[in-house]
Amino acid sequence: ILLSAFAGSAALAQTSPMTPDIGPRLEAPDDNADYIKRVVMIPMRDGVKLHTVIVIPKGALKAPMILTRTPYNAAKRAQRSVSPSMLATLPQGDEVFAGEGYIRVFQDVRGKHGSEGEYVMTRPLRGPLNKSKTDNGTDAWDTIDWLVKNVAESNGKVGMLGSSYEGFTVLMALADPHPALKVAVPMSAMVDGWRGDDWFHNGAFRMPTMSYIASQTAARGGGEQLATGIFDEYESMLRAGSAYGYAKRFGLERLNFTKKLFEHPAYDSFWQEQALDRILGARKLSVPTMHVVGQWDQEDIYGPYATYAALEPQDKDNRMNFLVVGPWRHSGVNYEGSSLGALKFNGDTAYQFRRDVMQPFLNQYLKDGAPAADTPPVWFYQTGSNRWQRLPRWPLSCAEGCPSAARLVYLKEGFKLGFEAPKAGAAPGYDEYVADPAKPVPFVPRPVRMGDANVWRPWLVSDQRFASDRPDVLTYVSEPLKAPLTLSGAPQVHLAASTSGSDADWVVKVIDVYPDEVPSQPELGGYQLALSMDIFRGRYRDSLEKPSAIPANEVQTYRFALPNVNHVIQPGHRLMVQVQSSWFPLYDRNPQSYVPNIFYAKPGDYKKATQRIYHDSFIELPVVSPTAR
Ligand code: PG9
Repeated sequence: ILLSAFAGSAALAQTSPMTPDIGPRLEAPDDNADYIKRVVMIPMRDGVKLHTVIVIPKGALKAPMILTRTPYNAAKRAQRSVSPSMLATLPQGDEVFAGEGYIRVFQDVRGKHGSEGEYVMTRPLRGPLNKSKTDNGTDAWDTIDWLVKNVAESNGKVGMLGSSYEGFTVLMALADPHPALKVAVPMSAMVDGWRGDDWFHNGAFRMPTMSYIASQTAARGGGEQLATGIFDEYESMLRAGSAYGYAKRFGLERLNFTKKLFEHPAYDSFWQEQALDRILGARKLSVPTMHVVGQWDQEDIYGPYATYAALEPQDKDNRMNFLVVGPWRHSGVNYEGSSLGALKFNGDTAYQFRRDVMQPFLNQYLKDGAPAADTPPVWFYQTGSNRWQRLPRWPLSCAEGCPSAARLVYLKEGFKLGFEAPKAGAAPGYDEYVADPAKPVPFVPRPVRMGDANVWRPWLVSDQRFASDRPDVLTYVSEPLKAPLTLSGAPQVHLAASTSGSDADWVVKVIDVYPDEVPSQPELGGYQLALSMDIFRGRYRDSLEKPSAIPANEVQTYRFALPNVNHVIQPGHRLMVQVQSSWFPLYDRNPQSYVPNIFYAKPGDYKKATQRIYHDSFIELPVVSPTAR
């Protein structure tokens, strides 16, 4: 007994103090890591400091830097997993840089996460919309200036890349670029929030914007998820009435950015003056830029093409302005790209791009002594034939000035589609449907879960059969094709339509209908693959800026562009066009009676309307002639 008492007290004498078990922050020894992580606060010209994470491969010397400016938490973006390996630490899309000697930099934008200052959602450039002394252009400039002066391991050359909001910050840096910014790769960039990116499409408001605003602006860090208490968002958004009704239910109408949106339902100077394609198109492009987007980008399908097109006139000899389009969802370029929904592609197309096109392009401008990359002006994955194409330009087919001339396909009697024009002189017939805002057409089958990645990410390629049989959806279809039909460009809608109401939305879808049986992939038998579809708010038919009521029961022409497509419809497949008047709850409902601001529509404003689509309506299809070069 005595002996064991003695042994016990000796053990006690060696024990650490009882408290505290949580001491100073643990800095793990980084001896095993193949990189060094430096976290710095970089001062901007107005004294505000931005939180920046710099990941440097050990032993780096004269290494180029790649910068991403993000509202999505730089610390997290720089840490896919906790690992001593730089490859595992950086995001999946960056794997091609790890082991290639690049220094990778992530920075929180002003006012988010670790950065000081005030946050402004997609802060516009200094000017009428931003009276402060800073914007995302100056912050990028000051950051690059600091990096080249303070990161001793660097060669003084910086590239910027990023997707979506991060793509927007890349474009912002191009407005007045720092001389050390040598190359830019904006991916799925948000460019024009009204015309066709995140907030609206052609004036129809995208309801998921609400939860995005809550998650981004309710707090400096990650905001809250909305607790609706209703599983099906079709139901929760229908019950709330207008977008304002929905915002009010969750207190979102008090958030500053919601107020701005609700004050600017039309394409007024607030939207026009922050549209980055307009801004950059009016400035000199001095940094080689590769615009990247997915053909089925469900968030920013408009901006990347618009910016490429706005800058293209400056790039006659194809040295500065490049376009890459893969068969991807929004930001899909940075993940695995061998399939999207039911579609399967020729290998991991996203990795193929990152390895074979993006990396040599970045190397050329960033690595000392790197060879020139063999970058085509346009690299586009053609779906339907399943292959990458090196193209001299984009688009290949349009109404005028393209290698092929677009062809008009008419919405004909008997729900047929055909290239023959209606007989001249004869009054065109019509088809009609009743659009009831109490029973809007869903954009995916119910229950609708927009926060579910499996629903949201591939929805643009989802089978449209669920909609084609509804009595409030008109479906026109061609005979089975005898020869391949190649579409390479943006279809243009020319809808001759009337409504018994005084406002209306028009949703038009161009669809590839698969044969009844597809032996190699049976679930594609009869599949209605949406190639290109969008919505247009009828009040903007004469002016995007100044809406006007639609005269009841009078035929009006609605002209608008659908998203770009590069696809071969194979023999045996059929071409289909669907027309409907709602796409809920992705887009808010049009009350169908004219009110000054649809955000504030009252329950009594929502009215059924009879819509007529006349048979001289047509789609200008970007058909590539088989003989075109
Ligand atoms: N599409 C998202 C976004 C970009 C810009 C503004 C608002 C949202 C994104 O994925 O970042």
